[in-house]
Amino acid sequence: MTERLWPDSVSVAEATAIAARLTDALTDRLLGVPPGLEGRVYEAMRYSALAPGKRLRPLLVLAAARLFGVARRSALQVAAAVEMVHTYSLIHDDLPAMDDSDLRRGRPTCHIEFDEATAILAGDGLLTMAFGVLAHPDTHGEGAVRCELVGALAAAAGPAGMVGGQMIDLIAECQTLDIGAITRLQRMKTGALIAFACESGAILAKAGGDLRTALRGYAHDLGLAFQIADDLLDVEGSAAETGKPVGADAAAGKATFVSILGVERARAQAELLIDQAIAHLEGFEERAELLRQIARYVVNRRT
Ligand code: GRG
Repeated sequence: MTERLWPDSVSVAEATAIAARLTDALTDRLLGVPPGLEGRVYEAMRYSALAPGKRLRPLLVLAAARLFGVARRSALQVAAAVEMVHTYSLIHDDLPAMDDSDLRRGRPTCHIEFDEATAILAGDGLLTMAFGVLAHPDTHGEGAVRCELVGALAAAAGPAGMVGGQMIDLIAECQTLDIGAITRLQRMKTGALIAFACESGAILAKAGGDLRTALRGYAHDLGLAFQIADDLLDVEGSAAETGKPVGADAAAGKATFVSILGVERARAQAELLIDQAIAHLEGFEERAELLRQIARYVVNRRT
């Protein structure tokens, strides 16, 4: 990376704080509120995008980009874009037509703080703006690279990825899925965007071959482990820790990894996936130490 974001010995907590500060500063700049009446939708976008989340996806973008020596400005543009898409998904997921949730990131959800129509528009605004950020020359000097990023994010966020996973999730409220179907649903709903965050560093660096495949393998296992950890927090965590209501899956009668496997086997499965994720990183040697630590953090987190 041209300018180093953190020292090699950085901890996950320190790297997360740096990733959050830098991504939020860029997001703050990108979401400047214009003087017209449309300013309200920018206020709603800012309210959700700058609320205190974990910023896991920006952290993954920056950590993976660092492996390939990608310029800091490029990586930050992608980090901000991914977090915008993630935030849009949370705003829409919380709407009355979906999860009907009133607490997110420790605050009233967007539609409670503003109103339902504004929350829909705020999500739409963040989703579309994310692609504008990727298409901007600040993201990469080469149009072909920007185009690849746009295509990869569209695939991860669209009907073959997150949107499709969310569709299956809604159907799962009235239809019982088996473990294979739940795995597929979660890989689409949560895993695809996490995988894009990891792979974007390789796209920015125009890296192919074994290292890119290895990063994809890491992301694949990490995304599923993240979701199992989320299911565990839904039964074992508290709203004070997670900043969102807990117990929602059980209340909705939804089958999850935890409801099918039980707490102990689900935890063992998450740990196995993390071991596998870490094994994929062997070829990066010490350079991938932060990604290894992130993987361990993902299954042990309480938020
Ligand atoms: C509405 C198209 C559409 C998609 C929604 C991702 C998603 C799909 C909904 C979120 C619902 C949910 C709780 C999923 C479980 C995993 C997950 C993505 C949790 C939230 O991500 P975190 O924990 O959140 O990284 P923060 O707030 O820390 O960024």
